[in-house]
Amino acid sequence: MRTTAPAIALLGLLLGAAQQDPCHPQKNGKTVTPCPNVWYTSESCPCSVKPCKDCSCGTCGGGTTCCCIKLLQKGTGVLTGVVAHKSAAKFPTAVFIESMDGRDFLLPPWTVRVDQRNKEFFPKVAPVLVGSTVEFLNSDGFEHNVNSPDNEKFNLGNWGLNEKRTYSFTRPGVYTLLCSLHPEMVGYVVAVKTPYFAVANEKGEFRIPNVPAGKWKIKIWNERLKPKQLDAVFEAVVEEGKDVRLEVKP
Ligand SMILES: [Cu+2]
Repeated sequence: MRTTAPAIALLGLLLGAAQQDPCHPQKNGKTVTPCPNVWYTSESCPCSVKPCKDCSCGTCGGGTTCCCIKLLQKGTGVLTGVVAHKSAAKFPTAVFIESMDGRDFLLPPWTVRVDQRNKEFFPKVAPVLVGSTVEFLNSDGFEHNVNSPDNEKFNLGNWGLNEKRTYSFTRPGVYTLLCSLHPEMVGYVVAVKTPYFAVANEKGEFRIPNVPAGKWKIKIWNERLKPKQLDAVFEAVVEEGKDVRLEVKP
């Protein structure tokens, strides 16, 4: 895959700091606490891991994702803000830069995982970079299924406790995740053309670090927003080394 200088720099940082899944570094075969001075974005961190100090990178089901990038890459800034819509309190809202023409991005070096536990998809909303392979894990003591009626549609079949199956999301768009065995289960994968995304917390706050400086178009998605609100585009001007705050009012 072709890539950009910032993406290479980020990969270099990741590889330099930890030659493995950055959220679960290992030493002598044991998982150790990630370096407190280097935080990473990852939607794949388990909710059982406590969030880093100052971390406000999003929610993961009922908990909080454990990591966010603290180190700012050269030529980038931080996009923060709030989704000012009442639906954000109840429905996890994905916030993302829709596209960056002419740029390709490296896939993250960690596994993006969506868990099925207590008959819920976890996280309920999982934004991923287009091309990412998502690992669907079953953490319940009974079978689950994963299928999606959206876009190209897929059905991964049924599987049991601690087993996993994967699916690669090669097109941008929102995929509803369903389980044919438990009609009440619903989750979403939002496949985005850039790696600059977050899931807002219940206050609607989001934080997207290491966004290249520039003028970008932001979109949001949650299951309750209407088509017109989902089509709304919000512009953000990101400056190097700065935090930009955006109020997203769909
Ligand atoms: Cu199920």
